[in-house]
Amino acid sequence: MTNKILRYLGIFLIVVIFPFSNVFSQTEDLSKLADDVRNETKRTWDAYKKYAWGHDVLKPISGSYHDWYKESLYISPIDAYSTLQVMGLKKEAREIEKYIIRHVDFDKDMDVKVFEVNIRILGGLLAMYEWSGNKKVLEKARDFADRMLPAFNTPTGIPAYWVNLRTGEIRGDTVNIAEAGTYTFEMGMLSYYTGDPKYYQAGKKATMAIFDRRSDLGLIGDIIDIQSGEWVSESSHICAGVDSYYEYLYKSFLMFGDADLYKVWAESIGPVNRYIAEEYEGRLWYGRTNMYNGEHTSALISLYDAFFPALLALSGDIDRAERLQSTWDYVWDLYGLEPTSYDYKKKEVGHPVYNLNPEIIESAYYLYHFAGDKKYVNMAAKYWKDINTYCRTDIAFTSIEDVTTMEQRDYMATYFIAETLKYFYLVFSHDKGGFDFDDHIFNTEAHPFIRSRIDPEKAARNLGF
Ligand code: DMJ
Repeated sequence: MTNKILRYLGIFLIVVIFPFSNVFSQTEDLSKLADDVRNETKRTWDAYKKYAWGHDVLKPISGSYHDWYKESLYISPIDAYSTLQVMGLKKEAREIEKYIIRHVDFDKDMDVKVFEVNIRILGGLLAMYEWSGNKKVLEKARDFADRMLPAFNTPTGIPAYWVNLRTGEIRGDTVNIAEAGTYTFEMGMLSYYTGDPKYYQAGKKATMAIFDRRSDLGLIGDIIDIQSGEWVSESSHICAGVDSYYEYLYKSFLMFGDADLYKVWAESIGPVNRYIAEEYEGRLWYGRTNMYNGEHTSALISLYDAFFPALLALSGDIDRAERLQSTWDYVWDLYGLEPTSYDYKKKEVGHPVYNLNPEIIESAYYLYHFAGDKKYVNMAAKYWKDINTYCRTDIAFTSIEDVTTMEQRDYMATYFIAETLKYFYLVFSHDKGGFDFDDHIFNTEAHPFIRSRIDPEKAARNLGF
């Protein structure tokens, strides 16, 4: 009898207590975790400088670099700047600022992806201006945005996929909805700073062009023709390819107070929750639905979708946010990192790569702030531990080719410093204060902007609404 009890006690300790003990002991000292993240960020930044300085991306196994296009656009340093500032790595941040002013020229005969450079380069430069107040940085941001703007000269106002930074020529007749409608925030900040509404107006026109093409159910598709405005795909979801369209409806409204954007958000989020969300095996999921008949068509989700608990929490829907974060935490635990895509009905990995993405950590941070429950900082501690176990290299951190084998690939995306490390630092240092969550809005690349600096009347005037 005694043996039996001892055996059960042993099983209980192994199954229930031990897996958490590490995490609990870590969270007892959050500031140690924050220091650890800061030290790892410094190590990663130093590695970028040593092996890839002046280039877009660090390759953290071979100790080399990669450029997105035929010439570098300095994406890693521009993207990293605001994280270095948030962590108090001032010297490193100033070095980037000086380099950008002295050496960076965007007059390049090169086609660039409008969406990607908007959130990383324009967003990063605007954040650099927020921190530094350096007018030369603002001029760089303005110059860059002026080179992007020809992309919006289409019959629908929806930007083309590619724009040439020198000639303004555009290419690509279809875009997904994230690529079509993730501009109001950066363009709004630029209009606010410069007093020229043309930037915000271009971003807003693209957003409204999408909303105006919603179905009778209030849903949108996920790919659109920029010339005709016809839907190329009727698949409605909040997954990769649409995600930040919804994010910017709400965040840009919060930042600037444009009631038109609030109306779009308010009329969109209801249909999303009604037709896209579903309970499956006791969990909340957001899969894919046909925009016209509201029928669920697929249960394939992507790890990018883990941004949605953060957005739900920010918009006040804590209940759904918590349930969805618990779903994502479950997906994380299936492998110890998330696969890029996963089918929750087939219970199958779609695409097995993990590219050091931030979204689940971002949502843990928001929920720790809004719900105040320690379990969210514990989740973040677990994610940090897993990323250190599988992704840390002698040089920095790297992506994973396949989360079922944990085989590494030689690539560190620019958002790893911009977003992933920043959200880890912010969640672990949350209780210490120092960064006022409620006074900041992050763009979709985690560049933070101060809300209280925005004067509502000036916003309406400068953005033209
Ligand atoms: C980032 O570049 C941005 O957050 C974007 O909106 C989608 N996700 C990637 C990182 O996963």
